Amino acid sequence: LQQKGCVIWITGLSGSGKSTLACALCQALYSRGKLTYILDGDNVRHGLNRDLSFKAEDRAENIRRIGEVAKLFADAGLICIASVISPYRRDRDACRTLLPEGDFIEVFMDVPLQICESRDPKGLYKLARAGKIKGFTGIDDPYEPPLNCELVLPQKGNNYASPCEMAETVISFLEEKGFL
Ligand code: GGZ
Repeated sequence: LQQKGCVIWITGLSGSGKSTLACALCQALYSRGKLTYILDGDNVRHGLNRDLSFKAEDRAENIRRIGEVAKLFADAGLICIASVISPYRRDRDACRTLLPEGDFIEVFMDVPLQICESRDPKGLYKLARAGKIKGFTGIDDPYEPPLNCELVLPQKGNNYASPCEMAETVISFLEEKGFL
């Protein structure tokens, strides 16, 4: 096996396209013969992290565990893709410090709340606005955008980049850094 592992950490609001990008990226890497694994917040919260709520200290623990597991996958030589809101800068930075310099690639899904809310794929924003979900990120809970991340997506032209185009942007970055 000739593969150097790394962690691609996708952060952003609910509905910003994190899981969609993770999926497109996984497919693009698969077609290049690369082993990947996706740790998606929503999925991991049904298993490993089912004991955790959405209050700040539980979000921190959610991110800590996902960071540690991602590190294990990267150690094993996989490209591990974590797609989690991870709203707090300090929690993301703590995950970064688990890995060797350069092996943690933070990707910010820079999509305005208004657009995420208009997508509302699971109707969660509607419930949050109605007060039926308390502490929803972007509505009545904070999101701290990265100050110094490796990539900001979707790059805005007249239109948002498609998931495939965004995946190719990440792939180019990985090539540039010698992971592919
Ligand atoms: C944010 C919530 C909440 C609250 C449920 N705040 O878009 P989704 O629906 O499918 O994915 C979101 C998921 C967030 O889990 P994460 O593990 O990524 O969050 S964090 O990193 O902040 O720990 C969302 C759903 O769970 N969801 N309640 N209150 N998102």
